[in-house]
Amino acid sequence: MLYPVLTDSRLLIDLSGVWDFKLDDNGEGFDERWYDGPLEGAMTMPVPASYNDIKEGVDFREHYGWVFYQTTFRIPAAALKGQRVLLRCDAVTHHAIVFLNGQEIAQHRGGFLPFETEIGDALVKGDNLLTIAVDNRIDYTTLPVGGESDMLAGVGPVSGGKAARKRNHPNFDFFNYAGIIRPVRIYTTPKDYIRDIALVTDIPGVEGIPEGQTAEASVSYELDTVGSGDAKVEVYDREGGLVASSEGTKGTLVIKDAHLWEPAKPVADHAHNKSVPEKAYLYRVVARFGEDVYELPYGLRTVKVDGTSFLINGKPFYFKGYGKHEDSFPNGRGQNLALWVKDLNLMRWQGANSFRTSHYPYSEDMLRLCDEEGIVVIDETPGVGINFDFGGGANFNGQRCSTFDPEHGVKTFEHHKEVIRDEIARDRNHACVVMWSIANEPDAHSDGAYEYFKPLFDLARQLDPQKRPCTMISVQSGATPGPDVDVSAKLSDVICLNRYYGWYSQGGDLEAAETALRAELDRWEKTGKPVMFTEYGADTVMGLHDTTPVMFTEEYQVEYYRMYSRVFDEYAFVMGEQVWNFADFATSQGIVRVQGNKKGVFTRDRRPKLAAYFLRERWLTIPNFGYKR
Ligand code: BDP
Repeated sequence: MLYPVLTDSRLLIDLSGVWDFKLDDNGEGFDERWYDGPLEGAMTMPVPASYNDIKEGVDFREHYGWVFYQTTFRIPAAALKGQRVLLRCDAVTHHAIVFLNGQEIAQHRGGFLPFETEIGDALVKGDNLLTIAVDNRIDYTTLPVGGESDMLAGVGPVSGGKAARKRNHPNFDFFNYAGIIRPVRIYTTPKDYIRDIALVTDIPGVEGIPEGQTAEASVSYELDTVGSGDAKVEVYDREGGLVASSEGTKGTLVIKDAHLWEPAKPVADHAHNKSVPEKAYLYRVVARFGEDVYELPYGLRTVKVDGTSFLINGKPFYFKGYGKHEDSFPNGRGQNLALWVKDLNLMRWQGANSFRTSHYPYSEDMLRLCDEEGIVVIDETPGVGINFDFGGGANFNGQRCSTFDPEHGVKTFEHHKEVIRDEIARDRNHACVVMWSIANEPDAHSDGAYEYFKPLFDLARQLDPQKRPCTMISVQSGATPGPDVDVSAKLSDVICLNRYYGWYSQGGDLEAAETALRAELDRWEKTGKPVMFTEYGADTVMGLHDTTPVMFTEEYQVEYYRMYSRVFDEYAFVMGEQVWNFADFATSQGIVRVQGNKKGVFTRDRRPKLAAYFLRERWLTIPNFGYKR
């Protein structure tokens, strides 16, 4: 699905702003047809944002079920003449039903991917009344997965006694923020239009081209068009010069002396503001079809796994960076451009070059920003919580039950296919996206895991025109986690490990943790696959210090990362480190969460803990390419 842009043929109207809002505590909004007229007793609510932290009190934060958002807009009729008019929601968490002037025009399941619908016929002269009903309930059919009881015992809400209110039971460790979290926009296209574009770059002999040098690149393209018209695709460089063009809906564009898209280089001297970090090189691809024009920024790069190396532009890349969240106060998971630009700057200050969109597809605006900044992204689906073993595994009426049990297990398979399809359709042209993560920490050693995941990997591999590597993020489970029990060994192109030796196991004993970590790496070595760490971390409350590094102090976090770093450096097949987490973030309440998860290297308001400096010192000396050879 194309990101909506303003072009010579397309209008774009952003409906962001302050909308009307009402909680539907008793589930009467639909029976009483709240969408037929102005919401009675409405309050104000910003769009985009999660609603949970905007108003005070538990009714908001812990709301369960439906809420209604409403706004009105007028549209200049002349601008719409002969045009298709679409309403596009970038993300509504988790389920949406959309009404325009009292008429239902769309429904969507899943909180992190866009949907759109034509609205031309439903528009009226004067005020148009737009109502979006939003449901935040999660269960065995949704991604992320919600449980029927406290599946995350000890991490999730405190168990025992009778709950005072109906509530969600996230089977994942981030707050279940909800609402219209990304922009809602109206855009137009001509009647004959470009529905989609797929671009694939090839750079012959790229492995021999040193960083920073130009090369001949070819881009094969395919336009998906509707209606009739002549098709043409052009490529412009940064200065606006035309460097390649081709006619037809399918073809190849050859760019001589092409500038490649390259990961951001560390910026060492911030102190004197000497080096304003340069942007990565992006071309402007302009597609024309009849009267329609669509434009997108596009970076030229290749990606491939070769032996135990992850090659970007033919050279072995070392991932340095983070698992993150879209999480801030008071936006919740809502769009926060200033913070995202800040986050990438903090990463560049530290010499980080990458992150994973843990645990759901991030905003398209973030991916466009990463394209510009040269930050490498592992793009994750919302496939999180597919793991009934969490919290001791008692989740089905207090009984143990296998995650993939046909009767009582998760019912997410079809929806999982849907999110893979939609995410790849949305993100496939981004240079920053170098790998797909099919799921985070699923129960990969359980019966049925291979049967569940094999078709999903096949689907992703088939759908991605750029054939990026695919992975699933492996959870530390059982006494001897490793390739013999974990289906990632068979399915993933890169083994991605989330490991907590020294925290959830061997807590406070980094010596024992190191022994266990090394033992596990020795087991993975025999797979011959590249291995990277996508999570490792220790909760750290800023301001807690001790001369002996004990758990929760800033010193312990530093020693924890020092130990892991030492080990990684000794294993040639470890080709990346993404620590958990970039910043402290909100979670459900529970006895192991101190106003949220404190594994951030930065606090929630982006103040550095000691470990931020430790990692900066380390990462500024690790090059993007060729670290392990
Ligand atoms: C991992 C999860 C992540 C959690 C983290 C933790 O992937 O979402 O936040 O552990 O416990 O299991 O901090």
